[in-house]
Amino acid sequence: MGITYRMSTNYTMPDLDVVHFRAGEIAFPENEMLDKLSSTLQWRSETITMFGRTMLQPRLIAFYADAGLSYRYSRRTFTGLPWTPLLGALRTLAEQTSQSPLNSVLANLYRNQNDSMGMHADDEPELGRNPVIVSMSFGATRRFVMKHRTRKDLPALELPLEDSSILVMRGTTQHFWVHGIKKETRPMGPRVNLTFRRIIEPLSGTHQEVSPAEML
Ligand SMILES: O=C(O)CCC(=O)C(=O)O
Repeated sequence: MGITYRMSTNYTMPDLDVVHFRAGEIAFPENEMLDKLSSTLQWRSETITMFGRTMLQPRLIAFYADAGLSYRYSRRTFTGLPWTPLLGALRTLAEQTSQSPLNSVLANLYRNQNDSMGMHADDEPELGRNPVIVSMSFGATRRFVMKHRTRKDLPALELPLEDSSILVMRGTTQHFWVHGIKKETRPMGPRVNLTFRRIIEPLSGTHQEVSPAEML
């Protein structure tokens, strides 16, 4: 498996530590990743409760992890499914890319341009301080928006996460920045995103989408 760092982009903004490996920079273990992941993972439609309203999340999700690990997400607890061979190979690639041990992956399937994810940070207590998140994208290019929580003088970032790209977020990024995936108006095909994480503490927190209204 070859990794080259030739074209990777480091974004230089306060409190932000992200590296974007563009399509072609990383050799994935198999071809046709979108088809394989979208047809083999155990996707489920989940509800989300925000501001007292419960609705279906505008995407499908699946959670895989080492035995016994759970994750609390949008006020629901997910117990990890056992790794599939393909997800296991991608986990190894994610660990090589980030030089960090990872023990779980949250998968999201955006069926078309109407699916989205509200602004949030991956700052659940079970991920510990300064978590490393390795995000792999396959399929349609979607805009990954990042906004600083308090520095309103800083512009929002819009990173186009294209097919077969990897975004690594680390350091203080999750403390200071929130991120999300916008709905699009242009028709778009499906996209699978995998966010590999390391759960290090017993379960106690929640993944909350903090400003969803304009995103859903
Ligand atoms: O789909 C993406 O790129 C974002 C996924 C994400 O933010 C998450 O799983 O927490």
